[in-house]
Amino acid sequence: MTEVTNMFFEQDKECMPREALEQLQLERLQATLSRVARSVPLYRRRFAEHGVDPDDFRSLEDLQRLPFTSKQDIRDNYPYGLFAVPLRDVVRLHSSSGTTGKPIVVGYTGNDLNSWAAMVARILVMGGLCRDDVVQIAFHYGMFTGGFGLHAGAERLGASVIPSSGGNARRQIMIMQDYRTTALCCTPSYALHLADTMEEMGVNPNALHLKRGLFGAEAWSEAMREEIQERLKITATDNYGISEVMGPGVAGECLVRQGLHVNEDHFLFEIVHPETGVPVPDGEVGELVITTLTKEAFPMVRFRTGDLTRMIAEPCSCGRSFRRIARVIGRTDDMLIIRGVNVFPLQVESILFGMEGAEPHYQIVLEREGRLDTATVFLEVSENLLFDRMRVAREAQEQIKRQLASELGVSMDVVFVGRKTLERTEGKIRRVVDRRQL
Ligand code: DLL
Repeated sequence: MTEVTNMFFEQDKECMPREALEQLQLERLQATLSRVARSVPLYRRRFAEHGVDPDDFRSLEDLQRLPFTSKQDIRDNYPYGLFAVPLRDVVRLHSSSGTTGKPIVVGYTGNDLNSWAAMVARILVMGGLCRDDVVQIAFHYGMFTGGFGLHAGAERLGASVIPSSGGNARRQIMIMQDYRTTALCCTPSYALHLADTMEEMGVNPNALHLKRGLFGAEAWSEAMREEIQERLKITATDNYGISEVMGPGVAGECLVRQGLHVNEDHFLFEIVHPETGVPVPDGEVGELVITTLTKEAFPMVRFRTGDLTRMIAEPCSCGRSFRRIARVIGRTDDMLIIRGVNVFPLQVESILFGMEGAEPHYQIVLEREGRLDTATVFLEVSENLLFDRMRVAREAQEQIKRQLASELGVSMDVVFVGRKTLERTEGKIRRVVDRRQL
């Protein structure tokens, strides 16, 4: 068993010199490519069409010669067409939480589950957890990878794991109090819902044992992090994952909290221009493309995640050599085009949460009036602000509208609503309601 220190789960790997790491990546890439060419018809066909010989891979740059794999490719091969091992070697199946079309089925061998747990354990340690922690997993257990993924990682770490799963906020808080939970894993929006429920129940977060929170599975802003930290009295870190390449455990923040370290011994990350597919320079925002290096059951070559982020090339002061990505700002399909201006909900969120009296709950509703798109932001605000309709509230609304126009170039209506008016979810939050198609 790896010795667990305060800072690293697998220091020998996480701090590998870059050269050795890149050599390892190349070897693993070569092995992955020959395996998929042998066992997955789609890859065999695509490689032949592109004149790619997997045995002739000399450098990581050669990756760019390979075709991309899309969500549609996975759907077209539903359910098992992209598996690289026979079903009898698959010991677990999950499904992605896709919102449109057929769900996506992903599979894991025993080795896949083993490395998944180790990768999640690393990310928990990066976020400051250790084996003494009592970890409450308030992600859903089920077809979603969040619950089982974090659970296995926390167990691998040797922490005491509470599989509370999603939902029933009051029960979650009772568990937190009675079991002396020290670390919470869930979506950031659910963390805030728990904070609201605590308030309702008259539970003082200072009286709990909670110290850390690892949040992910949806986009969240720095302003939201501050809100969560302040209300739950914890240190919050971000972690990123996606079912198609594994689930949680793909990348996570260390306590420096300036980007998420990628588990680079298991994944190759590229950032490409969302339209041209050409790699963009480090530091530039583009679409994240992931190639798995060790997955046995469901390997992915150049999978287009649809997520937008940028690569941070500078080394991190924590000592890890794994490179970092910046917080994921959203998916290419989350981008709103309002009267010709492109904007992400997260950019709107950063402005809203900066206002005094704003509650951290909002929803953007898109409608069509004639040929014109309109966007309205519904923002929950404190009772004081809500009932001060006459002057302060109107001024605050105007102020936000001005900021949205000057900082993002969008024109949106702003409507204040009372606390707990907007929908709450146990899993991923829905920030945008698009009524234009109806
Ligand atoms: O959400 C896996 C996960 C579970 C990650 C628990 C972290 C914690 P999917 O359901 O396949 O898997 O959804 C993947 O969620 O493409 C992103 O758009 C979004 N996402 C995941 N983590 C983050 C994050 C899991 N930290 C999709 N920040 C991805 C922003 C995130 N977006």
